[in-house]
Amino acid sequence: AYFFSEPSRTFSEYLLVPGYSSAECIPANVSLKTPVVKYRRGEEPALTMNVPMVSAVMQAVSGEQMGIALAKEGGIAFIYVSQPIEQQAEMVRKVKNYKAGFVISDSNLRLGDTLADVLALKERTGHSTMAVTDDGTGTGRLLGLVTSRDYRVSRMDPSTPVSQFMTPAEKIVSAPEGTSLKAANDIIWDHKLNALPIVSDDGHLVSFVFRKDYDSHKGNPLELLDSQKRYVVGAGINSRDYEDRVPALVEAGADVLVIDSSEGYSEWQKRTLAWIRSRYGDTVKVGAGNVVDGEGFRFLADCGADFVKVGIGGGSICITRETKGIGRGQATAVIDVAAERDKYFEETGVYVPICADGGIVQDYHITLALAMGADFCMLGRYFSRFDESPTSKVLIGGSYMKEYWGEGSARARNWQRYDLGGAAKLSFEEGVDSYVPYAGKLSDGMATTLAKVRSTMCNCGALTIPELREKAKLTLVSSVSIVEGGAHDVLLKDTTAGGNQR
Ligand code: MZP
Repeated sequence: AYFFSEPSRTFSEYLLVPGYSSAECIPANVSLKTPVVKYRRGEEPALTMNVPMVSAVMQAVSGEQMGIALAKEGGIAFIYVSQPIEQQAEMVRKVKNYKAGFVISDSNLRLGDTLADVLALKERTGHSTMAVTDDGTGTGRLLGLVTSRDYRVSRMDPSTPVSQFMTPAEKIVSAPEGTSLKAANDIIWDHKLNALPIVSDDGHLVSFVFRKDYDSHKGNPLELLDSQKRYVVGAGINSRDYEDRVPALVEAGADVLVIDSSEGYSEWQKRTLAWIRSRYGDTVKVGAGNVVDGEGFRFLADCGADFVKVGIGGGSICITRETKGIGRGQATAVIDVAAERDKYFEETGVYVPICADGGIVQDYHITLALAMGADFCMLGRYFSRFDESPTSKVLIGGSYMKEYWGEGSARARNWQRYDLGGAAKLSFEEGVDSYVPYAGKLSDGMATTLAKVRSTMCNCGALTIPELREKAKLTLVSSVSIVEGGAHDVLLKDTTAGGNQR
């Protein structure tokens, strides 16, 4: 047997030691842009993300709502594979057909609606400007706009009809389909608008451009509005039914696939990747995994994986280490695989991104994973807590919880994930069924998480992920200093303040 000389460690055993922060090193200047798929030295990757976070290929995490919500934030959801092919393809289609950044059909008001409806819609969508169309859908004729300036919440009866305070359509500044983002921006600023309606030739409301959409594009004037921006979405596949599943997902518009498996250093993944390459060449992007050492990485990179997922047994719902005794501390796995990824790049000129999958418990674990060499992180528990995960919100002991279960649990029965070529069944459980504390809207949660990541990067003097990797100084911490890191030797007034709020 081979014995690794060092114990394998996990994220909580490490901390970052700050480096010099210059005056430019402010969170607003941090770019979290990261490659998703492999590229050759000197070339640009075919797919990048603006934030280094993807959602797990899990029933309890990644459905179409997660796909839309996470893409809006600049990440990618991987729609779960443990469902019938057509159902999964339909979820992909729904994300691809969603009108990015725009008011969609169920986000409009009808003339008969009341102030109470306006407030409910505002609460649901977060929009301060809402359309009133003749049929209440995005394709209906635009009759007017309701902006938060139009009504005085405190002085109005909630049953007031919207017609009493909306701005009629003829007074609304709008732009035709095909308007460039640059032109839209000029109109928005000239007229001091928060939202610019885009109207088709026959007078139908097509979409909105919000000032914040424009801001988030950082003024790229080339982005066009009718070539409607489509969200990026991923989807899981397995090494059993790929000959049927891959074509369906590609046809549905999936931008990137990943082989969903608890253990990826196998002939099954080699065969799956070979089939995809023989049928599609490099046009279909597909990640593989999971592995926990350099050897596994190199195998999958040589087999043609576009990215490699790292992590066995570290997932919050995972009992693989207990049931089978396989796995490796997630920090050590990431460090080892990242070193091999860099070596592979030196040797071949091909950079194969790696994804740290599972075991992210604290927000700072993301920053640690990036500092250790991960290009992005896959999270299950984290995303399952938000409104946009497909699971039920339940009240337990006075607190709201969301359900979260593993793909290897008796509930999901995703036997293909654990398949070693035997019978088509889950022989024993490798995951649990659980609750996680409900955490509200994904966009709010991610804003906080990413603010922390950016802030830590500034403390390390880094404005980009590669710079963080280069400059990061990591230290192991003793079990005693871990205790020192939390609130200690004080009596907390509010017990929730020091608790696990993630
Ligand atoms: P976490 O973010 O909840 O800690 O971990 C999510 C990851 O756990 C998933 O991306 C997947 O790799 C892994 N997973 C999913 N189901 C199981 C299981 O049932 C599992 N054992 O380990």
